[in-house]
Amino acid sequence: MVVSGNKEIDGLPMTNLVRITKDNDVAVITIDNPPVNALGPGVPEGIWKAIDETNGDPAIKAAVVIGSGRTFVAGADIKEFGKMTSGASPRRSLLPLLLQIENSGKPVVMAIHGNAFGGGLELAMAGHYRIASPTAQVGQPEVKLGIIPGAGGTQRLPRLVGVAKAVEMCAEGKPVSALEAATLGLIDRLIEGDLLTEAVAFAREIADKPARKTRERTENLGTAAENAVIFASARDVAGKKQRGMKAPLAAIDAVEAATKLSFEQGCEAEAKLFTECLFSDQSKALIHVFFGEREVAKIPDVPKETPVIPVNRVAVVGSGTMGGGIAMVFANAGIPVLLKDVDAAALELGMGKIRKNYASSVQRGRFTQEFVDERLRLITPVNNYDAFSGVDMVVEAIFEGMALKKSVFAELDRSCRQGAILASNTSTLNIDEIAGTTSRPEAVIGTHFFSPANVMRLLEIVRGKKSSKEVIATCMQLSKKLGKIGVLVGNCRGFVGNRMFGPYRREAQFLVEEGADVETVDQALVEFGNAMGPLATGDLAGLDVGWRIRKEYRHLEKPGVRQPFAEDRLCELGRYGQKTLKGWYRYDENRRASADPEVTALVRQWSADAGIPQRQISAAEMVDRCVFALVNEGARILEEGYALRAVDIDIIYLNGYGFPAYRGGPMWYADAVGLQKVYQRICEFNQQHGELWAPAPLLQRLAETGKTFVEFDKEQVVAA
Ligand code: 3H9
Repeated sequence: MVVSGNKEIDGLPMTNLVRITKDNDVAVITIDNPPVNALGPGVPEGIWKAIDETNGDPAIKAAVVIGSGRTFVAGADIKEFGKMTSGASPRRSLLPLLLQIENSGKPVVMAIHGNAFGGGLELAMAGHYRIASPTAQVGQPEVKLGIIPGAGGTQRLPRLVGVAKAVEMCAEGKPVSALEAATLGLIDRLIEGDLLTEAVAFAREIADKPARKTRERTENLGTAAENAVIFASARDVAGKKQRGMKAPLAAIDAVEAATKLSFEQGCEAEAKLFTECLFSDQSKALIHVFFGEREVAKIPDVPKETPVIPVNRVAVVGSGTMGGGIAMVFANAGIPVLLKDVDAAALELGMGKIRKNYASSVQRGRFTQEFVDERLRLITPVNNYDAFSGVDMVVEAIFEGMALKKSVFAELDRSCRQGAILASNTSTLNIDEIAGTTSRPEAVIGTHFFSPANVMRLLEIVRGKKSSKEVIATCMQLSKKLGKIGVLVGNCRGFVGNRMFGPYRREAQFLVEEGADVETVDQALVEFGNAMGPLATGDLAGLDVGWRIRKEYRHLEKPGVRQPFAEDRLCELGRYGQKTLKGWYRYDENRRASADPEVTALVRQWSADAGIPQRQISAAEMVDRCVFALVNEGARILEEGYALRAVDIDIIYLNGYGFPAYRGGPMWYADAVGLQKVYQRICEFNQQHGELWAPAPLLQRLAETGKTFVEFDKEQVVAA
């Protein structure tokens, strides 16, 4: 029976987003708003109406609320946030609904499978009981969108799970498993069998018992002294782990209000903080990131229906740092891996590193010993290609040299079955040239993992001229299975991420050559929000890596155009960075960095010899020079078609280069600053520093026509 269809409540059109059916004396209220039952327009109204019906029907004793399809409720509809003006907010429909559920004369049981996230958990907490499938997850992930729970979550959660856990869940945004939620008192019963059948039985069981309203519970709210310690420590953790983000601190304030004020006053405090966060630049940026992470999976000419190649067994060639890390990525996803290297000694070294990595994960509590033992069993070291005929995909991760790569791919062509994917982890070399050494260039693709491969989320998938759609679709899908975010990029030097990183780090060097201190440049970018400064990043990666590449490509540099020299000279002195305990910084045996006056003196001398005037440089200029260098190169890449959309570049930078998520990525940041301003600044740099700063034509066009990168992306979608 559908009783809440196609009517209007308070002028809002209703659809069949919520159904109510009866199982004898229990009402079953089913939310059916695919794909994730978000609480978009019509859903709260539908639930309201169904609860009303339940209370008005004397034959009904209790109600069950359940989600249709793959999940309970994934929260408020995030798409709606962008459309809001300061007056409107989803709170207006949600808060009264939650009170109505809590005040229901008949107990309401929330039956959770999949996820109860954000507004979904807030809805669940307004019920009198919560039961869940063991695989369900619950959480308040709003901070990841730059907001806080806004429908009483910060007030009801501490009443159920206690203050410490509520602060952690609201400020960090990490979900908890149903199992943990049950031990916390957030879930009343775990259901192994059919959720709906069991929920109806449970509803019958509790129908005549007195039901408690969550908002009236105070026993878990702690004492002022206990809470003071919890909040101080939470603020400290947020300041370190979520540096620069406003929402975590607002979430802590809101939970603190729950411990100090009545429920109603606490909700008012939450509302104020929620609204401040919702209309902040950080929230806009983080919502862009949320949709961007999903957008990058969409490739205009590789439709969703494209067949994919099952990847059940893989091989990795090269057991060095990258190869070993990549083998771990596959093993962690439960995929058996052959790890190939030249001889037993190299393999033992590689496997030793893998074992050490896993041991430290066990030590840090990330994995159990049992999990690690299982993963290690999935990695088989081999010193020849004999078993390669049985794998579905190979990832080559050997030393970065074209001749060597070509010989490996020729061998792979001989050893692997037709249909297997042949991928290269190259970060700089031409995929088409590599593919050309095989008889099947359609099977060849780049899979550029970032170091450490088992940690970093980004996977640049490099499309060769002949890479087939099946191979592309498989790699995109596989990235998700591997816990990575795959972004498709074109085959140009450095692909997208490293191509942009070049000008970014070039500017950091120029700044030092013009008189800035190494640590001041890094500090400016860290204050901007980057995980690390550009010079410290160089030391971590090894300065010699870029030096070797620059030497190889020196013949391509235009004579008379200024090039940075300091890093190359440091390398000539054997200062390769952390690995030699000397680079831009000096390092102690625990690799703790300190400023090195020797470097300052050397660079000052080299700059004087080169006649580079020395000056005071502001932190703002340091940020503009480095970040706008990213933007300018990003605009070129976009126009040349090596990135599909500006948002793809943003996602690459957030997941591979430590760019702060709350700034949305370099291209979003440029939009936020205003492309006209960015363009003007780049023109100034062009005048001051010459041709390396020639503005990208696309940036100029967008600035002159008053457009943004977001609008550029929308036009691309329409054109496709
Ligand atoms: C909130 O609740 C605030 C409250 O305090 C109330 C305040 C008053 N809205 O991720 P997937 C779309 S804030 C709209 O690929 P999965 C998503 O864009 C919210 N759309 O699937 C995608 O669309 P498309 C707090 C949403 O299985 C499709 O659904 N909640 C929403 O890998 C499939 O998504 C959250 O932050 C939404 N809430 O993962 C949870 N959620 O196919 C956000 C998803 O067109 N969601 N979509 O690209 C998630 O974490 C994941 O989507 C989830 C499923 C784990 C649920």
